Amino acid sequence: MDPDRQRLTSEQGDAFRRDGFIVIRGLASPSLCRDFLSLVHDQLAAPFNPVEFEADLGYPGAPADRAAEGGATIRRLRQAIDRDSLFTTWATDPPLLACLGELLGPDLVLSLAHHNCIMTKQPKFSSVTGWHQDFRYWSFQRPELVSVWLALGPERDENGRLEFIPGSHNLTLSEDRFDERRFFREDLPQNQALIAKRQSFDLEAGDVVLFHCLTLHTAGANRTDATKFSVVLTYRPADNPPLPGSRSASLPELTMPVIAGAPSQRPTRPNRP
Ligand SMILES: O=C(O)CCC(=O)C(=O)O
Repeated sequence: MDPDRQRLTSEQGDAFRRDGFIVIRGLASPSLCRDFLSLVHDQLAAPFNPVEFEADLGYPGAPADRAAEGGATIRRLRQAIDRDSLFTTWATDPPLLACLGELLGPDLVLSLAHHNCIMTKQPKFSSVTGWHQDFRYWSFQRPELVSVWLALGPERDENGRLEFIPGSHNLTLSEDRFDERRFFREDLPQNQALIAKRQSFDLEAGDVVLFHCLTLHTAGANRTDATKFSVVLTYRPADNPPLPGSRSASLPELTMPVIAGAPSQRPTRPNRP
């Protein structure tokens, strides 16, 4: 990031358009991350709804059901924006919005129906999330949304960090390359060739990953004895509304302040067939 302009450099913008993700180091301050961690620890110790349990998803490594050992392991504290004003402080952080404005234009809307959560990876009972595109269950006019993944602590291979397939957001991938839950099939040689291009990187508290809603990504289980916490939000340009009646339209959204200086013209990607 350019510290004087508080927005992405042109190289970072190009990298995002080419790869479908970028890492911005230290975008969130250490004090914000500390405040988040203290809040999240409190809320995990006395959780209130809505939450999502590992057992609900049945991903590899998850407890079989909520009655099984580890069945009460929480995966996501949902509706983060309603949990504390700290989340709105982060969601409207001017440097963050300036970065997003470079990718999505000056008029941004925060979806409250997708992500909007604290993602936890807890020891022993956390699961593997297979390769997928977030857009698989989302319904908007166009696949043009960007998610913001804020690490609140170290994210490593051993505690289930993210991995991405660069350029996958620009590919047209036929339905038969996905399974019935719309995970990218790892048994197909043509998919394996793509998966071989996987990229991952360690994150530290305050680092942010911006990724496109079509970028294939995965994350492993947490094999350490410390919980990993991340805050995840998703933004869209104002002219890409959710489809009426869909789950994406099921909750109100938050309109962000207009971002001065953000490009109003941005490269478009053809809609998927
Ligand atoms: O931390 C993980 O398991 C990955 C989560 C993820 O990719 C998602 O929820 O879309």
